[in-house]
Amino acid sequence: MHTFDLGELGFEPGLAEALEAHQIPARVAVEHRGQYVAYAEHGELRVRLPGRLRHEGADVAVGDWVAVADDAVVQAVLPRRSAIVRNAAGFATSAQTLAANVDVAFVATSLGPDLEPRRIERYLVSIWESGASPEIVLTKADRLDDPWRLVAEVEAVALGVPVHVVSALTGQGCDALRHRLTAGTTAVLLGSSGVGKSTLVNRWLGQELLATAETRADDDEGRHTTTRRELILLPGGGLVIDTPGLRELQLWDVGEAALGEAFADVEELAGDCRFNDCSHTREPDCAVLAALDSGELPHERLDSWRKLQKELRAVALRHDARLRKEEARKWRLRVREGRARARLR
Ligand SMILES: Nc1nc2c(ncn2[C@@H]2O[C@H](COP(=O)(O)OP(=O)(O)OP(=O)(O)O)[C@@H](O)[C@H]2O)c(=O)[nH]1
Ligand SMILES: [Mg+2]
Ligand SMILES: [Zn+2]
Repeated sequence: MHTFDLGELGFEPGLAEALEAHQIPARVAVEHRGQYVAYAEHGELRVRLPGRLRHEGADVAVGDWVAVADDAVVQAVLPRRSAIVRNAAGFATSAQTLAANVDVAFVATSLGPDLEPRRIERYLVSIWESGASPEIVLTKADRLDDPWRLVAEVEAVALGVPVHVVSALTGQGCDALRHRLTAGTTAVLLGSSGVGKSTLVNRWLGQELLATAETRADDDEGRHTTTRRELILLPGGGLVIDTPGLRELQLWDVGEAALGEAFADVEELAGDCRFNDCSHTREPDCAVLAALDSGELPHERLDSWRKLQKELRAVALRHDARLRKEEARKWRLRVREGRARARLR
């Protein structure tokens, strides 16, 4: 059986303190319909999440380090250094962790119809909140004679974030990006279906390990080929998590600070307004309005900032309401148990 080196899997020695005597660490590598495969020093394990942990709401994601006992039962999820979380698609208030313990999050978007600055902003806000560093990967560079106008458009919304231009077909930019991932460093590829995430990983692997499929001819949309998240060890070191294409990335409990990172230009302008609580709508000496007038700040950028800010507040409110409901439920349970005990006495 294939064995693993914990350091190459991204294990940090500090994590060992969270383990009890009979437990070994394993990194969750595949998650598919509630089943997990994890990598441990002595090999691959099919680990089970016991009902107790599920009941406590344990959220295990690919990239997580778990404490496992002899019987391959997960006993605990070890502390995460980062987690990319979204509001689960289709549910109003349920968090879904897309990847855990990630160093670099690559936002993959193809140079073509998929390129949508507003969507990139949304990804960046989530990633700034996650603890991982965002980087942008513009794929399929071979399809355009001159990708640089589009690259500039992306750079304008991804302030201070590295933007890579690659083609998995010609190999352009692929090695340079690969070398970002030194031994023990974990990256995740996030993006819409069909942008070429799995193709890029295959190129790095030098083999067709992951399934890929052509996009639809009429609109370049992908066919949701990848259906599971998977942590892959690259030859020569480094790890990458391939993920299924995302239809939407709804924000989950993002703090104002992450929004501020993603919109540093707007926040900096806002700092120059005469009033601290300026709403940037009609106040005198509003630096934001002045920048709009001069064309320094595009309208769409300000609209996007406002929209995400509103969304964040709405998520926070819904989340609070859910927590209150849960507290109330627990309290009712305790009261009931108390009564039952009193009757027994
Ligand atoms: N021209 C060109 N085509 C590419 C490139 N990279 C990927 N493709 C093609 O784009 C299509 C989709 O690639 P995938 O790797 O399956 O895309 P994905 O992002 O993994 O999609 P999902 O798994 O559905 O999320 C395939 O037909 C690839 O051959 C590239 O650099 N240039
Ligand atoms: Mg794929
Ligand atoms: Zn203002």
